[in-house]
Amino acid sequence: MLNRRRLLTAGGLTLGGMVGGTLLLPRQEASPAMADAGLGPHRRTHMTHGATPTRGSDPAPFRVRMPVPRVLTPVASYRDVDVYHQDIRASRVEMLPGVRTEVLGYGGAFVGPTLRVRQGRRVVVRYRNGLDRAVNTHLHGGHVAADSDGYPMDLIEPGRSRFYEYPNTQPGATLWYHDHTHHMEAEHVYRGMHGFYLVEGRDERRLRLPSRDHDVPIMLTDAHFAPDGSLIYAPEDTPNRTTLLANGRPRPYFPVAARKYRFRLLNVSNFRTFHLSLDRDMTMTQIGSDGGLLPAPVRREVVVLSPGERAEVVVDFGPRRVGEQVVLNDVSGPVLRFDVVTRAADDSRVPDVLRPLPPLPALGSGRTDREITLKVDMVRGAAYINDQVFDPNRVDVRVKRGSTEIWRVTNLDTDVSLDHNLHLHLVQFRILDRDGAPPLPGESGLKDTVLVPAGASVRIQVTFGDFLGRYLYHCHMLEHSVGGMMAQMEIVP
Ligand SMILES: [Cu+2]
Repeated sequence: MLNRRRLLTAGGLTLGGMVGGTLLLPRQEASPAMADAGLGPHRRTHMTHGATPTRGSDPAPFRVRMPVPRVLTPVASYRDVDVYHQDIRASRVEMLPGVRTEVLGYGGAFVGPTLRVRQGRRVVVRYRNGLDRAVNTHLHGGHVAADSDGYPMDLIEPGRSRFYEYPNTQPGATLWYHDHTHHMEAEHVYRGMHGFYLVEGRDERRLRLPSRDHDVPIMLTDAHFAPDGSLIYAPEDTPNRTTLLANGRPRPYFPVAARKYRFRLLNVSNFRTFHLSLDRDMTMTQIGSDGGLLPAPVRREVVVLSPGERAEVVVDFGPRRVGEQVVLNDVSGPVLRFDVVTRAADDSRVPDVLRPLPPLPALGSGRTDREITLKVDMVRGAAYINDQVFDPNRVDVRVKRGSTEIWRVTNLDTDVSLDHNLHLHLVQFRILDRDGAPPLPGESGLKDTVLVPAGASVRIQVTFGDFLGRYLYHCHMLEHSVGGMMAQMEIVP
C-alpha cells in the first residue's frame, strides 16, 4: 500500500513517469492523422536511467479473444427502481494467456459487470466491501446526490455494505464506476476497481443505432505485469505499463460480423492518453462523448482519449469480406484486432441528427468566471490545483445551485510530458474553446473530462443542477490526483 509520506516526499514521487527532474523526452513525428486529432502525438516519457520500459512481460498480440463484460441483473425491481448488488473482492483471473493474476474488482472481475439502466428509472446499488481495506464507488459522469458520489473520505469499511442511489435523470450516456478512496484511487483503479454503467436514453431506440450484440463496451488501459503474472503497481512506474488491455485482456482479437457496430471506448488508465485509429484506411464515426450522443455524427481518423474520457463510435465492417482483419491501433502499437468472421443483415443506421444539445444558458449579469490552474511541483513532489494540494477540510469553490459558470482551465506545466486533464464530478459541461480556437471534432457535446495539454488552456461552461453539497474536481491522471491535484466545490442554495 502506498502511504502519504512516500507520495509527498521529494524524490520518491514521480508524476507520470518523471524521476527527480531527469527526463529524456523523445518527440514523435506527427502523422497527418495525428494532426487531424489536433492534439499531436502520444508522448511517452522515458527516464534516463534505470527504468527503460521493459517489454519482457508483453505477450504477442491477438492471442486471446476480447471478452464482453457480463451485464448485471437486478436482484429486485419495483415500479420505479431497480436494485443491484455488487461485491467488491480480490480474486485471481486470467488476463495474460494461461496465467492467473490477482485483481481487486467488482464481482471479482478486472472489468466489473456492466449496469445497463434506462433514463428516468432509478437505480440503487448495494456495494459490499469484501476487501481488507476501506473503499468506495464513484459513478463517473453521473448526476447524483453528494452522499452517493463516493467522496474520498466517505468509505465502506471492510466487511460492511452501503447503498448508493443513482437517479438516472440525465440523457443516455456511457458512464463508468470506479473506486475513489483518498490516496488509494490510483492503485485501486489500476488493480481492477472499475466497470461500465450505460444509461440508455429515451430517444435512442428510434435512432436505430447498432444495438444488443452490436453495441460493445471496450475498456482500455495499460498495465505492467511481473514475470509471475502479478500486477506491479508503483506511482512512478507509468513508463513500464506497456501491456495494453482491452476489456482486461492483452491486445486481444474480437470476432465481428460484416455490419455496423457501436463501440463504447473508455480509457481507464491512470496516465496514458490513447490516440486510436483503424488500419485499412477505415475511419470511425463518432456518435457520442462523455455525456452521451453528439448533435451529429463526426468522422474521425483518430480518436484521442485521455484518462476517464469516453468516445462512442460506429465502425462499419459491412464493406469487408469474411476473413479480413481490421486493427485498432494506438500510437504505441496495436490495441485490438477485429476479425470479420461472418456476413450479417444490418438494419441499423447512423442518422444525420442524433441528439440536439440543450442551448447554452445565457450568462446573466451575475456571471461567474473562474481561473483553474494545474501544475506539478517536482521539488516538493506534489501536484496542485491553484497552487494547493487537496484538503478535504477546505472548500475551494462555492457555487450557487442552478447557476452557470465559465471556468478557464490552464495547464501551467510546459514540459511536453505533462499533459493533464480535468474531471468535474456531478455535471456535464460544454467546451467553449481551446486557447481561443474552436473545440476539437467530437468535443461539441456534453463532457465531464477535458484534456488540457501542457501549456494549454481550455474554457468550459458549466451549469450546476439541483444537488447541494461537496463534489470534487481533479486531474484524472490518477497519480496526479493522489499527489494532490484535486479540489472541491460546494454547491450552496
Ligand atoms: Cu494531471
